[in-house]
Amino acid sequence: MLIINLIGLGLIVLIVWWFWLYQAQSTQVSDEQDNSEITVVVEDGIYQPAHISLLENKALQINFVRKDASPCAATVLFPELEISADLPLNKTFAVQLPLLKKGEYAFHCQMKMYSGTLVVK
Ligand SMILES: [Cu+2]
Repeated sequence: MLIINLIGLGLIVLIVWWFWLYQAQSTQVSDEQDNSEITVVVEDGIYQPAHISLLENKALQINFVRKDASPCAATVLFPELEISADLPLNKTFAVQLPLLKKGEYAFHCQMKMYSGTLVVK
């Protein structure tokens, strides 16, 4: 009985830990001010990193690597930029962003399960 309780407790700790990790990943920020390209992995329901900051009027290429086979992950949209891309599975797909003005620009999959933000400073 004690052992079962301990296993239960262990599972609870694992679940809490997993969610905490998951949250930490979903808010991961990439500061790409000095680079002209960045890799974003599409896996487990999140873009990694999901938040990308860059400087105004600086060209940035985002290399999407989609590891999630579900159709949900297949399309990435940048609505304000009128960019829509179909991501091949387990391959790198480059999306070249136009020069951007200061502000925040969302990017997400068609149903917004995957979502991220570009922050232009
Ligand atoms: Cu989706």
